[in-house]
Amino acid sequence: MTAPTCTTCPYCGVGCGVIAPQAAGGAVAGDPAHPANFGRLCSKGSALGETLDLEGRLLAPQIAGRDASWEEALDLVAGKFAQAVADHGPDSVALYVSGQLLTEDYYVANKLMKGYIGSANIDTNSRLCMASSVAGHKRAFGTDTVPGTYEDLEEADVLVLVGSNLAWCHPVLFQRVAAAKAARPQMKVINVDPRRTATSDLADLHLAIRPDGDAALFNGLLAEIADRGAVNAAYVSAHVNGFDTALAAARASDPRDTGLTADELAAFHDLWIGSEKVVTVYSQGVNQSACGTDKVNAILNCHLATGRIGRPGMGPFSVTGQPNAMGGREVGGLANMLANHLDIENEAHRAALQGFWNSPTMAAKPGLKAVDLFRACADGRIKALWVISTNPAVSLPEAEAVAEAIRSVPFTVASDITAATDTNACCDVLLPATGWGEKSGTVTNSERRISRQRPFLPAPGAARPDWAILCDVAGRMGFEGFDYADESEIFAEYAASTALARDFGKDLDLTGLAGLSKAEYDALAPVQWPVPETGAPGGRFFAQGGFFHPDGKARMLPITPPAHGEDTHYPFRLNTGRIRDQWHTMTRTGKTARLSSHLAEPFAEIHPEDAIAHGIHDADLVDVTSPTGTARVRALLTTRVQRGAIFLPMHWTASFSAPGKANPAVAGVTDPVSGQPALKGSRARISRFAAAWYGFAVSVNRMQPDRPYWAVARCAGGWRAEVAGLKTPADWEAEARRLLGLSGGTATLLEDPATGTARVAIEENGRIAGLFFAARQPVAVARSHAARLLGSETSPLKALAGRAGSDRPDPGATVCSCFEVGINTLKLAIQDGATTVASLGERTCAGTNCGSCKPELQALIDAGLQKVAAE
Ligand SMILES: Nc1nc2c(c(=O)[nH]1)N[C@H]1C(S)=C(S)[C@@H](COP(=O)(O)OP(=O)(O)OC[C@H]3O[C@@H](n4cnc5c(=O)[nH]c(N)nc54)[C@H](O)[C@@H]3O)O[C@H]1N2
Ligand SMILES: Nc1nc2c(c(=O)[nH]1)N[C@H]1C(S)=C(S)[C@@H](COP(=O)(O)OP(=O)(O)OC[C@H]3O[C@@H](n4cnc5c(=O)[nH]c(N)nc54)[C@H](O)[C@@H]3O)O[C@H]1N2
Ligand code: SF4
Ligand SMILES: [Mo]
Repeated sequence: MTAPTCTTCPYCGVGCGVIAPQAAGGAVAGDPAHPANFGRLCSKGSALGETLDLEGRLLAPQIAGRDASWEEALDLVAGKFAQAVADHGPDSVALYVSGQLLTEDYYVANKLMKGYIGSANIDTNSRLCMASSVAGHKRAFGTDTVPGTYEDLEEADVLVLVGSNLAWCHPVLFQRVAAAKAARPQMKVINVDPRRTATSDLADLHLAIRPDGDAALFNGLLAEIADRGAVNAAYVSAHVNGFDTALAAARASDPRDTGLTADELAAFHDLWIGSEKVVTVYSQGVNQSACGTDKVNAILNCHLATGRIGRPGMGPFSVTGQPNAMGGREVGGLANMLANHLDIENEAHRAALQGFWNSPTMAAKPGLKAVDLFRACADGRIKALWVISTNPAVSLPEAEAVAEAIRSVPFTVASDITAATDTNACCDVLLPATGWGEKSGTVTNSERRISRQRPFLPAPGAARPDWAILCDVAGRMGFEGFDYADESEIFAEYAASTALARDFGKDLDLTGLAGLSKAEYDALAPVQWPVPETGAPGGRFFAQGGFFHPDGKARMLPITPPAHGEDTHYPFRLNTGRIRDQWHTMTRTGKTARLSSHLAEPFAEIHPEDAIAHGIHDADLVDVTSPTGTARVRALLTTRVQRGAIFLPMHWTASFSAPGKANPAVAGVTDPVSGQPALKGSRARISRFAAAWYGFAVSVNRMQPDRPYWAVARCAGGWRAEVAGLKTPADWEAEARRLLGLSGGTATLLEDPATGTARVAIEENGRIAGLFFAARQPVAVARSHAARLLGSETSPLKALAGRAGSDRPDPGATVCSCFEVGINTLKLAIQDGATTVASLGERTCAGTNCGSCKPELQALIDAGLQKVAAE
C-alpha cells in the first residue's frame, strides 16, 4: 500500500490538513501534523470522502448544451475573447474568479488579464467576502496583511468575535478556542452579533448589537481607552498617525447607536481595556456592510491606540472565508490590485511587473468590481465573460438580475466541476475543471500559511486543471509566457516575482521558495509567509511598527458611524449567512445525506412577536420580499433574532429550492471604499404564504417538484422534499406519483377529505420506493424516520403512520452528522441524566468525532436544565 496523501481541506479559510481516503468512498482524517488543525476536522471536512463520487460532475466541454472536444471549445473561447478585444478593446472582456481557485490558477488568470489582454476586469468572489478587510488593512497598515497567528486566539485573555459565527464557519478554529477556554477558564469570550448563534453559546458576553452598530461600538471603546488612560503613548507616537482625529471622531459618535445598554457597554469596556492580551476576530458581520471598511478601521484603531498588535495573544484578526481567499489577495485577484501586493495605480509597480513577465502590455487602471462588473454585463459593455469556480447567479446580490445579465452577454463561459449550476444554465460554453482530490497546487489560509493541495484521484472524464485551461486559451490568443510544464513551475515563477515586492519594501516575500524543484514543491510542508531567502519564515507583524505607508507608520482613521434609517414599506432588516453543514451553493455538501440532514430546507429566523403581528406560525411558509425579489422559505420562530430582523441562509439554489434562493431578495448596495456588497443589510417585508396544502415526500428518485414552494435534500436512500401548493390536487395519487417520479409500483392511498390529509406509499418489488404526506397545515410527520424507510420492506400502512413505532424509535432531526445522532435520542439521554457534552458523547457518541455539533449539544443540555429548573 502506498503512503496516504496529505492535502488541505477545500472548504473554509482555517485551512486544515487532511489525510486523503485510501480507497474509493473511504473517510478522510485530520492531519495531526498540520499546524492549522493538529488532526481535528469539522463536519464538512469529515464528510469530504462522500462528496467525491462523479454524480452531477461536468465531465466534458459543452458548447450550447452539446458535448464538444477541448480543441473546439478552447478555439472558440480564445477566438471569441480575441475578437471582442479586437473589436471593442480590452475592457470589453471580463473574468470573474474565486477564492476557491488555487494560487497557481489565480496567478495565471491575473497574468493573462492584466499583463496580456491589458485589462483589470478580473474580479473575484472575494469582493463579496474579504474586500472590506483588504481595504481596511490597506488604509491602516499600508498593506493587506493579517498581523497575527492562530495561537494568538488561544493565548488571548479576551477574545472578541465580531460578526463571526466561528462555531459554524471556522469550526476547527472554534474548537481550538473552546479547548483553550476549557484549559484556562479565566479566558473570556465576547461575541458581537445582532443574532444569537452557536458561537454566542460559548461566549461569556453576547452583545446583541443593533445591525451595523459596530463602528459606534468601537468608536465608544476608543474614547473609553483614552478616558481610562489605556492609550499606549509610546507606541502611538513612534508608529501611528491620525490618533487625534480618530479620537475626536470617536468622541463625536453616540454609543447609543449600538443599541446596547450602558451596563453591556461597560462590561465590554472593562473586559477589552482590562486585559492586555486581546484579540478581535472579525468576519462577514463586519465586511458585508455598506460601512464595512469603516467598521474594520474602527476595530484596527483600538488595537493601534493600545499597541496591542503583533504580539502573542494580541491583535486584530480578520478570518478569511474561502480556502484560498488569502492566496488570491497575494497574487492580485481583485480588480484593483496587482500580484504581490503591488499597486495598480503605481507606475513603478506596473512597470516592474510587466518587466518581470516580459508581457506586451499592463492594465493601467483598476477594473470593474464584482457588482459593477455584472452591471456592465447587463448594459452591454462586456462582450465576453468567463466565470471560473464560483456561482454568481446564486451568490451575488440581486441574483435574478445577475442571471439575466449573464444571459445577455454575447459570449459566456463557465469553468466548473459541477454540470448543473444556476450560473452554468446561463452560459454558452462549459469547461470541466478538476476538483479537490484531483487538482494540485497551493492555498494560503487565514494566518498566511501556505499548504499544498495534493491530488490522490485521477482526473475524471475530460476534466482539466483550471490553470491549464487558462494557459491553453492564452496560448491560442497568441500569448507567450503560459507554457508551464506543471503547476510547480507557476508557483516557482510566482515566488520569484515576490522579489519585486520585497525590493519595493513590501511585506509579501516568498523568495525563499523561488528555487523549489518539482520534488521540493511536491513535498512542501505548510509554511507561513513571509518566507525570505535567508532567515526564519513566518511570525507576526507590527509589534515594533514597521508599517507600509511611506513614512513607515500606521494610520488611525476618523470613523463616523452610519445614520440608521427606517423604511416603512420594508420594515425588516434582512440578514443572511451560513449554516453549519452546507458550503455556499451546495454543489458539493448538498451531495451528502449526512450533511443535508442537519437543516434540510431553507428557512427564515423570525422573532416570535414579529411573527404573531404578521399572522405567521412556526413551520408556516413565509415570503421575504424586498424591492428586488422574494425568497419563499419555512418560518423558524426564534428569539435568537431581534425584533425587526430576519435571517436567511444563503445556500439554496435552483437545484435544491428555487423559491428558497435568498439573493434575489438581497440588494446590490456596496461599501463605497471596498465595493463589497452589504449582503447582511437589505430591507424586506414578510408575509405568510397562504398555501392550500403542504406536503412532505421521500423518494428513491431525485425529485424536481415544480410547485409554488419546494425544497429537496439528499437522504440516505434517496431524496426528501418539502412542497406546498395553492390549489388542492383532485387526485392525490397522481400528484404523489408526479412528485415522487414513480409511475410504476403499487400505490397505497389513505385520504381524509374532511381534514384534507392524504398519504400515499409506493412500493416497488416489495420495498418502499416513495412516501408522500399532505395536509392543510404544515405536515407533522417524523421526517428522518420516513427517510429511513426508503428501500425497506416496511408495510405501506405502517410506513404511512408517519411516526416510528416503539420497536424502532425515531431519532429525530440529525444534530451530530458524523454519527447521525438525532435530537430525540439526545433529549432522551439528557432526560436520562446526561448533564455535560462529554457524558452525552459517552451515551450517544454525539460530538465525539469532529465536534462541530458540540455547541448545539451544550444548548440542548442548557435547555433541558432550564426546563428542569422551571418545573
Ligand atoms: N458551514 C460553512 N462554513 C463556512 C462557509 C459556508 O458556506 N458554510 N463559508 C466560508 C466563507 S467563504 C466565509 S466568508 C465565512 C463566513 O463566516 P462568518 O462571517 O462567521 O459567517 P456568516 O454566517 O456569513 O456571518 C456571521 C454573522 O454576522 C452576523 N451579522 C450580521 N449583521 C451584522 C452586523 O451588523 N454586525 C455584526 N457584528 N454582526 C452581524 C450574522 O448574524 C452572522 O451570524 O465562512 C466560511 N465557512
Ligand atoms: N446573501 C448572501 N450572499 C453571499 C454571502 C452571504 O453571506 N450572504 N456570502 C458571500 C461570500 S463571503 C462568498 S465567498 C460567496 C460564495 O459564493 P460562490 O463562490 O458563488 O459559491 P460556491 O458554491 O462556493 O461556488 C463555487 C463553484 O465552483 C465550483 N467548483 C468547485 N471546485 C472547483 C474547481 O476546482 N474548479 C472550478 N472551476 N470550479 C470548482 C463549484 O461546483 C461551484 O459551482 O457567496 C457570497 N454571497
Ligand atoms: S474547519 Fe472544517 S471546513 Fe474549515 S478547513 Fe477545517 S475541516 Fe475544512
Ligand atoms: Mo466568503
